[in-house]
Amino acid sequence: MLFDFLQKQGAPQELAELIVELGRAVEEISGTIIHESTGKAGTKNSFGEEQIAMDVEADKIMARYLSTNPYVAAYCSEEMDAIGKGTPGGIYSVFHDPIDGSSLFDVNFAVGTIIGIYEGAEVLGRTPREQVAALYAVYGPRTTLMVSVGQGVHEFLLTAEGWELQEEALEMKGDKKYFAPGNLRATAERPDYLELVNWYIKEKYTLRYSGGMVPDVNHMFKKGSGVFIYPGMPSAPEGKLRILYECGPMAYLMEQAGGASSNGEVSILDVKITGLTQRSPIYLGTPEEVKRVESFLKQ
Ligand code: P6P
Repeated sequence: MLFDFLQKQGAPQELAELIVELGRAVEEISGTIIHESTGKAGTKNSFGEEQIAMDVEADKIMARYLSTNPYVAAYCSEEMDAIGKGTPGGIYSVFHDPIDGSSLFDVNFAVGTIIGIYEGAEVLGRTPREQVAALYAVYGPRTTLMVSVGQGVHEFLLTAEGWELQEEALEMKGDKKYFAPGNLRATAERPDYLELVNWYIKEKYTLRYSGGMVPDVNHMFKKGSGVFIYPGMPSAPEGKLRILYECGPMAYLMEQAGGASSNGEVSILDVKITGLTQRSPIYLGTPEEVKRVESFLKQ
């Protein structure tokens, strides 16, 4: 189902096969999550963030699939210190966050895996607009996959028979008032952000923020409406979320669904990639909602 669908979308055979393999990795992670301990791994990632056992386990699963895939030239994750060598002559580079939201794992909130795919082995100096595909998995009551190969965004459900198409061509065309205000602590340093949050409250917006980017953005795709904000602040001007592993893939999917992305000035897709650990403020949502954030957040 997934392979045939991607081929009908015009994806090259090698890309369709790679995404099917990534679907198998997600399936394995989904099965591991149920039984994996919620304990800490006793290690830190390249961002100095404490890793939980599931971070390390999911990263190992992804590395096992990526390091042996004939189409993968290079790969890297939020948990790795350097780019991993894939297959010489491979076509694609894959960047991923194996478990996004791992700090929510022990409280049994939904978490996810985020993946961005580029052609070529080098990514520095390029932009996330050059991705050829992006996908994320949501590990919630159900495991779902949101995927785009440049022809819109489509949702698959993991069933006993494999990945089944759940919803085709999701679009950010709604006008329901949902907001996901990340990094609320920044309102203490940013009067403009405090003013924006108060505007949402006055306009009776519905709060939908779990602290997990994947379920929070997935909520917007499924409702076709809303806005997700993770701003910077004077003490952390670039915010928290990473260009390669979180912002780039999510912005690609959002814009493929007719939504918008911004770092406060330009589309996330046009931000030049300068490093593996590069972070960015990020606003995602309907074009109207993203424009509103840009108009309020001037700093
Ligand atoms: P905060 C999870 O740790 C994450 O990387 C994203 O999934 C999420 O949007 C953000 O950080 C939450 O950050 O500061 O609210 O804990």
